[in-house]
Amino acid sequence: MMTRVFRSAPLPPLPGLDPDAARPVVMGIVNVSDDSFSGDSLKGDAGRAIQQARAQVAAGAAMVDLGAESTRPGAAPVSVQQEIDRLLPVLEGLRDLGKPVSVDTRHAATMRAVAAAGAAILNDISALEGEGSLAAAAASGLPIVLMHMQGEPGTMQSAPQYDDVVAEVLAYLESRIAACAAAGIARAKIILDPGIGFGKTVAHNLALLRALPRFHGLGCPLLIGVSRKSFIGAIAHEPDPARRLPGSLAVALHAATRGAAILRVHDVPETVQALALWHAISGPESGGNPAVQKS
Ligand code: 7PJ
Repeated sequence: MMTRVFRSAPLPPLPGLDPDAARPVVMGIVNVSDDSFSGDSLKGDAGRAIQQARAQVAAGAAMVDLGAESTRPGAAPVSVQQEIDRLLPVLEGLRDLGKPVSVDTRHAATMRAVAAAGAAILNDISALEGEGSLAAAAASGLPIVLMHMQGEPGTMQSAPQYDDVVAEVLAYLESRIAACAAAGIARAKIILDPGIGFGKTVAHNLALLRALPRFHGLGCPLLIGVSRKSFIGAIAHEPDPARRLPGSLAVALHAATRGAAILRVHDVPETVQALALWHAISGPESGGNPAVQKS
């Protein structure tokens, strides 16, 4: 077998993030939608989200990702104003977090509002394809996560189709890097994500995960989100997402070994522990794994 080097491009400079830190870092998922807490006040939701973000950072998350729009098929639609109203109190409450707060949004107006309120990263599952998003992201000056998705969240899992999923996702991300360049967003600000589970069958997800090293050729750090996703349930015969931690850790370590820079996860302490052991064995001290070499 050919020797492959799994080296990630450097992350953009971010507050509280050691640029020399061994990779990957953990991004804790904080859900600010009220789907699971219907009937609770917004104030209560914001307080819980703030608490959860702080607990994740205390457990070793290098950053958190706030999302207010559920992208699950069948989820109740959220207006842009509702999205902003849910995010802003949480961002305000996290001003002193000391770690970057990313915001998961597809909307230009939300991008502008959260950038003004202290967000440090814009995470867009539609790779800035929304109306006005390229301009809003460029004006923010913030690092951007560009994710690949086939179709729309409501219907994307009905019949995903590719001739060559890896080639198509690579070409799509390259085209979005070019769109960013045209809008004045430098490649050094961009983080890429193949969008595991977003318009992909189990086989498509596995093909992308096997091909992660090829994505380093695009010259940007990689963010990988697999935590509790349905392909893990399908393979492990586990219908309950809350019981998919073992599978999520297995895939997280696979991505770590292939040079992922950021792992987006629900289970922060567990993922941090798994990475600590992986790193102790195969990190720079071992003289070994280029995936965790300092950049
Ligand atoms: C992802 C995301 C992901 C990025 C969600 C879930 C669905 N953003 N937002 N990558 N997933 N960049 O967490 O299962 O994989 S929401």
